[in-house]
Amino acid sequence: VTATKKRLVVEKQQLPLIELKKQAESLPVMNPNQLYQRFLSPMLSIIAEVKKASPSKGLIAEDFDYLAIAKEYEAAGATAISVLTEPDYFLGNIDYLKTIAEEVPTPLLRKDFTIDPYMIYQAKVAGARMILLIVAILSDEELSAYLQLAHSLGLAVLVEAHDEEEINRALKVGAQMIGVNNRNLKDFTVSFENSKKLRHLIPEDVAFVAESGVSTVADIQELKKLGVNAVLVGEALMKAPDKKGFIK
Ligand code: IGP
Repeated sequence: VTATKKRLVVEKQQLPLIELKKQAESLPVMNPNQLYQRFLSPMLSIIAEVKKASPSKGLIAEDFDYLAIAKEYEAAGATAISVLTEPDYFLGNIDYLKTIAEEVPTPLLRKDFTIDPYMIYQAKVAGARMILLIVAILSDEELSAYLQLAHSLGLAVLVEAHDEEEINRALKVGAQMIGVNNRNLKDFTVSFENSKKLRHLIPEDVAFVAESGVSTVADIQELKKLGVNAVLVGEALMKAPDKKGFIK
């Protein structure tokens, strides 16, 4: 969050909020409900992630052809594509998202530590259809305001929660899509126990996304059995030679 705050100071100097806002508000607004509904369909959805590196795994992709990877995800039938735009820990870039949006019609999720409205307008201008809000780093007021801002711009929101209390906070502000991270962010261990334990807390009209730690097709089947609506897969898909075999 500290790194993100620093980054924002520079970005706001380069393009002031009023200018960015003007750009964002001149774009057509799509109804985020269509996207939410797609995730609630009986079919398991896959959110495929474009990710160059991570704090837990280091460099994931040596030659990182993000556009080619996004096109493969699209061809393989991903419901959405998550693009890491966080530069300091994940070596991401908002320009990756912009480039992919110009060429790939699949809805894009801007994956970043959203801590300021500026980042939501940026996501919209870059061509994202979804943003991520992480409950653990936001107050109730911020969570609610950012969710509403995203919806007013036609962006859907994936709200990430780690435990029962965070899920309740997400539901209270009106989250329609909640992600539970299978990776413990304190020690990076992976377990589907959290998805299993928390699944029942999410009502039927809210999409449940199991995030992280999927390494095999069998893992996807296991999560499907738990009744999740979607699975968010990064590293394993980045490394899979046969992305179609993984997603279908
Ligand atoms: C993907 P994995 O283990 O499949 O590569 O994980 C995704 O869930 C992970 O990148 C992620 C993430 C986040 C990254 C989940 N929540 C929040 C940055 C910020």
